[in-house]
Amino acid sequence: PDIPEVLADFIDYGHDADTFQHDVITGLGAARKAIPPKYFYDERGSRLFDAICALPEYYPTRTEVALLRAHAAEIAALLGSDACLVEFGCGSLTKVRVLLDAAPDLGGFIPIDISREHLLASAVSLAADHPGVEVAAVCADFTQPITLPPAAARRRRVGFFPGSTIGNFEPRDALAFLRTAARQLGTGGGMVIGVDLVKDAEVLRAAYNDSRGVTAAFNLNLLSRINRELSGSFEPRHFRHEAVWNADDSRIEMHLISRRAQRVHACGRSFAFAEAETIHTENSYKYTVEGFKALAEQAGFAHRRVWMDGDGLFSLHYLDV
Ligand code: AVI
Repeated sequence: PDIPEVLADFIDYGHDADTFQHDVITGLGAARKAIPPKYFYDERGSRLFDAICALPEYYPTRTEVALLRAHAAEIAALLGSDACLVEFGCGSLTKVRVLLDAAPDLGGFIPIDISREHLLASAVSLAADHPGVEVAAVCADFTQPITLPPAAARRRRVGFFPGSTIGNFEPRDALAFLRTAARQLGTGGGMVIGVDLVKDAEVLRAAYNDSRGVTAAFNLNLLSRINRELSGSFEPRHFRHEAVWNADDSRIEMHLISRRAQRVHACGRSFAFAEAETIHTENSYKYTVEGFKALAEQAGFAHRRVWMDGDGLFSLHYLDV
C-alpha cells in the first residue's frame, strides 16, 4: 500500500484477520460467556469511548491529562533528546500531543494500533503538526511481539501507554505485556504509563454506570457489531448493561445481562441464554501504587517516578528498562 508522504514508514502486520469470529464462537460457547473487551472499538464504539472520556463521572481521562500537563516538563526531561516515543494503541492522540508539545527535541513517534484507518489518520495529522519528528505507524496487535521500524531502532525508545489500558489485561497478561514491552524498548529505554487506582467503590461504580447511559450504549454496541460483522441476530434491547465492583479481585466487571430466556444466532451457530445469564465483556483492574510498582519490577522495569492527583484517583508512572 502507499505510505502517506508525511510518514517515514507504515508496517501492517495484518493481525486482525478472523480473530473476532473465533473469539465470539469460543466466548459465547463457553459455560460462562465472555467476549474480550478489545472488540468494543469498531467505529461507533470508538466514538462512544471518546464520549465516555468526556463524562463527568468518568474521572480517569481528565485526571490523567491534567497530570500529563502538570508534569510535562519533567517527563520531557526524562525522555531526553532524540528519543523515540512508542505508543501502544493510539487513542485520540490528545495525550501524546501534550508530551510532544513539551518535548521539542523528540526524535521519533511510533503509534502501534490494530485499527488501520484510525491509526493512519491520526499518525498523518500528528506528523503534519510536528515536521521535526520522524513519525512511523505500525498496524498490529500491540500485545504481540513485533519488529519496530528504523525510526525506533536507531534511537533510545520510550513506551507510552496511557489511559490505564493495562487495567483491561488479566494480571498475568499485564505482566507478559510489560515483559515484552521491556524487551522491545531495550536497556536504557523507558516507559510512561497511566494506571487507575483503587478507590471508593461508589466513585468506581458511577464511572462505569454513568447517568447518561453512554457506557451502557458502549457495552451494548458489541452486540450490534456481532450482528453486522458476524451475521448475528442479537436484539440489544433484550440485554442490559451492568458494571459491578469486584473488591476481591480489585476490578470493575462489565456484563451484558439477558433480560429473558432467548436463543441468538451468530457465526452460523445458535447460542442459548437463560434469563439473567451474562456475557462478561470487560474487566478493568484497579491497582495500588505499590501493587503496580511490584508488577512493573517483576516485568523487568525499574520504577523511577510516580505522579498522582491530589485525590489519589489516578497515577502516572515513569519506568526505566
Ligand atoms: C480503555 N479502558 C481503560 C477503559 C476502562 O476504563 O477500563 C474502557 C472503559 N470501559 C468502560 N468505560 C471505559
